[in-house]
Amino acid sequence: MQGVDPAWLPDEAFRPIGTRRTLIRGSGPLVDTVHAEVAEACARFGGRVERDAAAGPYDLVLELTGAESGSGGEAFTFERGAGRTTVAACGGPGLLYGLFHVVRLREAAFQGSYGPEEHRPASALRMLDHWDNVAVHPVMGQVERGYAGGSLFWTDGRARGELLGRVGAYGRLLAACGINAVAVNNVNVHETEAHLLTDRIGEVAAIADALRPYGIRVHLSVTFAAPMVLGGLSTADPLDEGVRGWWAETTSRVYEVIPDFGGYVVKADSEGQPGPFAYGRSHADGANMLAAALDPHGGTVHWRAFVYNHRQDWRDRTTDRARAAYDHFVPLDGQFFDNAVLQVKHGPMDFQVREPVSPLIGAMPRTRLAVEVQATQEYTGQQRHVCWLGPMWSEVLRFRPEAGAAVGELARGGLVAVSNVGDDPFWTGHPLAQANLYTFGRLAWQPDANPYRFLDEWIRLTFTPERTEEGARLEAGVSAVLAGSWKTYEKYTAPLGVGWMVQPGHHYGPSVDGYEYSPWGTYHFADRDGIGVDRSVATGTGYAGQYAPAWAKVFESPETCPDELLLFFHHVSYDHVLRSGKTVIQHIYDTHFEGVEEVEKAREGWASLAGLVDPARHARVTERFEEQLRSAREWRDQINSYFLRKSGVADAHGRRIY
Ligand code: GCV
Repeated sequence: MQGVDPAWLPDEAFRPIGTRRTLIRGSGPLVDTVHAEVAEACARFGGRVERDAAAGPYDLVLELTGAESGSGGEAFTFERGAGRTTVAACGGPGLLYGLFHVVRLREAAFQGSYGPEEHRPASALRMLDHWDNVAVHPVMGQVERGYAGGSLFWTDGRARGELLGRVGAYGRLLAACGINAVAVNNVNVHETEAHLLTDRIGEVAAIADALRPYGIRVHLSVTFAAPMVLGGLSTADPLDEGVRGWWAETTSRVYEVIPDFGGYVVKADSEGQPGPFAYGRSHADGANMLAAALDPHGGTVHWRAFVYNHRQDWRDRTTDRARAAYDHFVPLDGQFFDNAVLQVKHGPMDFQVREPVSPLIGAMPRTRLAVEVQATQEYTGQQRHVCWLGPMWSEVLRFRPEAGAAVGELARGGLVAVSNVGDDPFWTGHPLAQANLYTFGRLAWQPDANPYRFLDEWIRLTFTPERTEEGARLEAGVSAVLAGSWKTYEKYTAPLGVGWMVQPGHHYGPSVDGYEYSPWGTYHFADRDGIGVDRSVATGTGYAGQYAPAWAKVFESPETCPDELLLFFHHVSYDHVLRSGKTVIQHIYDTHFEGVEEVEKAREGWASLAGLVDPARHARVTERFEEQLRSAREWRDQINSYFLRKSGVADAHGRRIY
């Protein structure tokens, strides 16, 4: 698409396929997509593709086989022998994922011998939630927490109409990293957006049409108050027969226009959104009402667990926002219908740069959970800073709440990321933020994989470096900029898991006390002696006790708590000695100086790649690095000065603090 970055699907990535002879066997819409992809590559590079031909020498065979695999047709086998590469799948999606597997392998797909290897996604649902508004919101704009321009789906108060071609291109990118579902509007459902469910469902259907060729199903965020707002009823009580009937009928009409509609996403009783509490009903009552309406059509409700009191009194140290999701939902375990998925943020607070894994995950064995991460960089530099989140997500997904399954396996209801995409020509504002989207998709397919492998894949696909010294320099250079960027960001922002020292509202840039005396439940409690939140059972809020015994024990004591989470779990003095051997205050100073130095180094590294990277992309990242460095220095100076002034403890190395 003209003027739009091809991201991880540049033409060049298809050269190995496009120069060869391919046979495609089978029929169906996604097989047509596979055929179109290969045909286009052949037209460009001179190869040949045939459909359902009997024999002949082929380098690549992509075939639909009859056998059902029980994975929604998404699995495929990959094999190479006797000079031929074969992808076999029992469903169109599997064939498409197999094709993209071949694209990822590049020339290697046609060399040596492989397999047969079985590839199947760990989770059946790999979704992006767009916090997109149809009408520009006076405070949150077109995309809430969006840092990549306007919405891909909505503009001027409507679905994009003829511009939906870009949505098709988006679907293609998503399929190429394994994502199969998209929620098209903000979980904060405002008045205009509420109507997408009823009189404006045609616009959602148009988006679904654009994404369907790539196997992507559409979901819709709905307001719990819809029966009142849209249906004219006097109540939205989930146990009221009239309300239940309204949802059943409305949902049937949705499926008339979108037969493969995925289901609803609901934020209820959270940050001002309506919910079942108003009627004295539980969240299981609310979710199950929608699940019942969706069930006859095979749909699912994703019910968010992000429920907490955002009108807290900061003077009251007994209320702990971190406890909220567990306290609300664990008593409901076993009460949710099978097609009601509880969607849990990966940490107990809200996508900070460092949080422990939510104790809810693992504590509800009789409930299908989906785990939600945030690709949009609300608290991690807003796509002005490089911050590759692969290692953070991987830590979460590999965390074992108890002996047994890891989070990636416990997320039986799927893996979800809040999208970082907009109508920006580079899709994600910061071109390197594409790596987050790509890595999320790949991790959602294989949560126990090494995320650095996906980073390498993304770099090779996106930059298509040649097998030369310069190509190797390009690959290594981009990797050096991204690989450690999350830890760098952590260093110059929030130390030791404390979080929230951001500017209130928009959340960009430092403000140590910005949220300290606010109703949001987001405090660090720094005084002249120490800092941190006591969440121990013995003397604090008891949050540490929400974990299974082994972890509860680790988190309970400052002696055993991992350094990076110390201030999340404990209030300690500035001279408390970390497991690293440093005092807390010296750690704060050191990491903030180091963080800025690492940004300086990354910026230079990027500058040295000029000439190897497409000029427009290079320029955009260069411009972002200027801002990242300015901002990192501001973080360093504000945080260090604040804690020097609070503690009165000098930096052991005598560096400049204000
Ligand atoms: C969509 C945070 C964000 C909100 C967001 C909310 C949520 O509080 O700041 O913008 O609302 O999370 O996940 O619902």
